[in-house]
Order: sequence, then structure tokens, then C-alpha cells
Amino acid sequence: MPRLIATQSHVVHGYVGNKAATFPLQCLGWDVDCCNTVQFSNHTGYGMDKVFGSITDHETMKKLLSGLFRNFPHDYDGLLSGYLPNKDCVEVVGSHYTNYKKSNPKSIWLMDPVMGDEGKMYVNDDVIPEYRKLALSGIVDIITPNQFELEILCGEKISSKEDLKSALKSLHQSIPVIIVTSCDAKIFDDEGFIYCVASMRDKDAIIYRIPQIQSYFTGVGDLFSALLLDRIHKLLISDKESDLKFEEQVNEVITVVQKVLHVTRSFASKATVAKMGVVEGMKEMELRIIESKDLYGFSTKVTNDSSS
Ligand code: PXL
Repeated sequence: MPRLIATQSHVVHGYVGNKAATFPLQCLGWDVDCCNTVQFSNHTGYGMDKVFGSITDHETMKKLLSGLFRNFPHDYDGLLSGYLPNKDCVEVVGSHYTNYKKSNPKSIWLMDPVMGDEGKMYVNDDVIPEYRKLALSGIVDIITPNQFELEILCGEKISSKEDLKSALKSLHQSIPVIIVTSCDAKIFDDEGFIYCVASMRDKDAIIYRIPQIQSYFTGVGDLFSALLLDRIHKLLISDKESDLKFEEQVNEVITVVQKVLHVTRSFASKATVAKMGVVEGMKEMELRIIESKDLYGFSTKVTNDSSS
């Protein structure tokens, strides 16, 4: 059984961070060790005045990660890092994952450099140099930034396909796989869709055009990166010709995530529009991670009519 360590948020209620990643990965046969960077009552979309709990202090993070890697120095096939709430946390996770990767070069590190979206930072600006250092270290295997995060990592605004191409090229010097989870539709002259760009070093990038589902969902990126790590791990360990290639694996991940969103939407009342700070609407739009249990594997069969 493959094992991974997932370092990201824990919420008591709902499904973001490790709560969004763990069950799907377990369904796919992974043994998942969760290291929680925060323990919050619920995600922050409910409104900051409705979030209770605490951030794991960096001394505790250090003890957890150094203890785990001392006790289990070769146990992890995958390293997943998601929402890290501050600079100290990025530094601690970055240095421990880096050391682990150096002594276990076959393990795969997927880093989701969670910083913000659409021009707005979710975390303090001082995480930026830490993430840049990690992106340039040559240690991280896969990153899943959105366009805003990609711009931060490269230090360049992206306004055209050419800008995007050159940002990918420069980051590929140190990172083999880059998936830009959402790009500004203006770049592709075709609004009303979400664009995801998957790029492997020395290969042409693949552009996926995804229909938008009108609602506010959270934890989608966390589910995406968990499923992606599983698919890329399978791709790397498999030598069978019949297995799906990179392009198709990413396509499958996008398809599964879309189906989970449809399942989620189908359980909510039709009139519900989730709005920041409104508990009832937010609660209805919590990802239906359990109800989607049959979707995570390869033959993705949808049983709910409205999700087909
Ligand atoms: O990646 C989603 C996420 C993770 N962690 C926390 C969040 C959210 C989204 O709102 O609030 C704490």
C-alpha cells in the first residue's frame, strides 16, 4: 500500500484541506498520514468571525515532522503540501520535505503554493520568498498554482499565451510538472469557461477548457491536488503501455472533480447561492466527498442523474 504525508488544513466541520484529500486518497488505496497546519471549526469562507480554532505553531510543526521522518525515514511515497498559514510554516514544511526527498529521491512532492487568487493574497506576503525558494530548489516534482500564484512565483504578470508559455518555461528549469489550475479566460479569448493548463518539462502544454458551475465551492483545489498526486504516482511507477498517459490522467482528474461538484450541487436546494459569511449557504456547498465515493477510481460511473 503506498503511503503519503499530507500537510495542510484540518477543519472539524466540512471538507477542505486534509478533510477533502484524505477519504478520496484512502478510496484509491493510499495510507494517508495527516499533519494539520491549522485546526479550525470550518473553512474561512464562512466569514473570519465564524472561524474558531488555532494555527499549529511552528515549533509543534517542527516536532511533528522531524519526529515522523526520524521514526519513518523511508515510508512515504508521496509528500503533499497545501495550505500553510504563514512564513514559519512554509519554512518548516519546506525544509523537512526537502530533507526527506534528498534521502528518498523516488518519492513525489506535490506542492500547492496556496497564496491567493485573482489578485488577492490569503496569507501574508512574507511567504512569497519562501515559496520562490522552494520552487527554484529543484526538489519539488509537481506544483499546482492558479494563475495569480504562478505570476507571484515567476515575478511576472501573465496577460497572453506567450507570457504563460515563458512563465512555464522558466519554472520548468526547476520543476518537472506544472498544472495551472485556473487561468484567466481572457488569455484564451473565450470567456465563460475555466482554463486549466498542464505542462510537463520539454513537452507542449495541454489546455483544458472546463465549463463553469455557478456556485461558490471550497476545497476544490485540495481535492484536485490529492487526486493528481495519485495519478502521477501511478504514471511514474507503471511501465505498462496500456496505462493512461499524462494528458489523459489530468483529464480524468478534472473530470472527477467536475463530477464531485455536480454531485455537491445536486444535494443543495436549487435556490442556494453560497455567499461569503452566510453559514447556511456555505454549509450546503460543502463538497460531498463521501457521497462521491464511487467516482475516485478509474472507471468513473456517476449514479446521480443530475451529475451526468
Ligand atoms: O484550500 C481551501 C482552504 C483550506 N484551508 C482553509 C480554508 C480553505 C478555504 O476556504 O479556509 C483553512
